[in-house]
Amino acid sequence: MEIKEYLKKQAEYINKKINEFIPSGRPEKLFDAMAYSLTAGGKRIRPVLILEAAKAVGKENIDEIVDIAVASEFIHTYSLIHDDLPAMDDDDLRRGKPTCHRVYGEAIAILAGDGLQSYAFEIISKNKAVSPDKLLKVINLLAHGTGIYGMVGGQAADILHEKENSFNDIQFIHTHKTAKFIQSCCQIGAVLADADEKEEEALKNYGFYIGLAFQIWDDILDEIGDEEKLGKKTKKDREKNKLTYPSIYGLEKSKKIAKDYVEKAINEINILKNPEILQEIAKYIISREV
Ligand code: GRG
Repeated sequence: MEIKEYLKKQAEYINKKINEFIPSGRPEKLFDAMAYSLTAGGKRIRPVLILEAAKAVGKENIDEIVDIAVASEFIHTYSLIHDDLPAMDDDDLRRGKPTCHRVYGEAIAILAGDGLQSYAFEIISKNKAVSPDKLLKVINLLAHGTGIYGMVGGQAADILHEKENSFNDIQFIHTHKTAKFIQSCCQIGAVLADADEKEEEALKNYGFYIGLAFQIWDDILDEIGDEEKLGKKTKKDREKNKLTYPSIYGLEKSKKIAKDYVEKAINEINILKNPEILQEIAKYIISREV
């Protein structure tokens, strides 16, 4: 099976599991907003990476850790809702559909994002199959990769550049906004599969390299991608004064840098029991159209 088809199948599995974890309650509008964004599509690459990293180290029983994979998508969804807000990217469309704040209003969209984030950690805390010390490590990795030393820090740096021109370090932005979350997903998979030190380090490095490649490719798609497929018709990053690889290095050099990161990622995980699917995912990242 081709990797694109395989990823589609895995995303369908994740979608089924996400549906099982969608919370309900009052006020209905808040819960509707969370469900709306959770079910609006997406590649589900972060949960897939958690599961594939675990499989690469030899874990077979994936069902017992899928809730943790689902939780990562709750966090990703929160970040997208907040990223689309008028105070941040001010986008009307996400994945081809009206953004959360466009449908539910800004206040509810902010709260839906907040709710998704805290509920993600609630889901993880309820896992019964993984030992408490391992769950603690998972929580630490996820909070670290998505919080002030990861995604939130990177997003702040990105916004400071866009709105004030006061932050000019693209490597910092890419590393923190995108790579650290992806890295933590790969490391979480390692922890959940009882990886030894070397295996965990390899997956950590793999995650970092594909995370950087992923963001560079995202910048490239923003320049040359099909708006219809990408599901957005708003201003390009370049027009928003965002720091992007193509704006600094040009398209060809950016592609070459992304390719080099992918090669590094592939080599890192040669020591694993089953590295093949992760290696295919690395290659897919710099060939994807969405
Ligand atoms: C608001 C704290 C906060 C963070 C926002 C996710 C994010 C950080 C910003 C979105 C803009 C962007 C280009 C971020 C880089 C990471 C990225 C490429 C996100 C999009 O993730 P995909 O491609 O999206 O996995 P899908 O739709 O497939 O889930």
